[in-house]
Amino acid sequence: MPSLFAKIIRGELPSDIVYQDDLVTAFRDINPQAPTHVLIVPNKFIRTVNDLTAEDEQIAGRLLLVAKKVAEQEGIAEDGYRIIINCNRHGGQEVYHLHMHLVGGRAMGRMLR
Ligand code: DGP
Repeated sequence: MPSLFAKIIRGELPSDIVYQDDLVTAFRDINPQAPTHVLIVPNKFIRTVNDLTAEDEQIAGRLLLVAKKVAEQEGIAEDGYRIIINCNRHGGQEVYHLHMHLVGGRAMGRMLR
């Protein structure tokens, strides 16, 4: 059973894709928490950060480099932004396909409330 995000990556579900390469896909969050809210997702199915292995080092690095690239594309790089990865229940993860949130376009305030 492919994950929700796997279907988005393959174009089987509609989404607003802002960047895609051989390793990762970035698309706008359906429920944005800030003027820019993009999810950056490995094309390979990896459930959570806990499931990353040494083999995934290139993917893990690419997620961060694509966050930087999308921030520039969105015009928020200079003012700044926040990158978040939620893991499992205490992290508040809802979709079990590893993803990085890139949020910005306004001052994000303190990290934790
Ligand atoms: P997390 O709590 O870290 O697992 O965040 C999951 C995010 O995924 C949440 O911000 C909403 C977003 N999301 C859920 N379903 C969809 C969808 O079908 N399309 C898009 N674009 N985003 C989705």
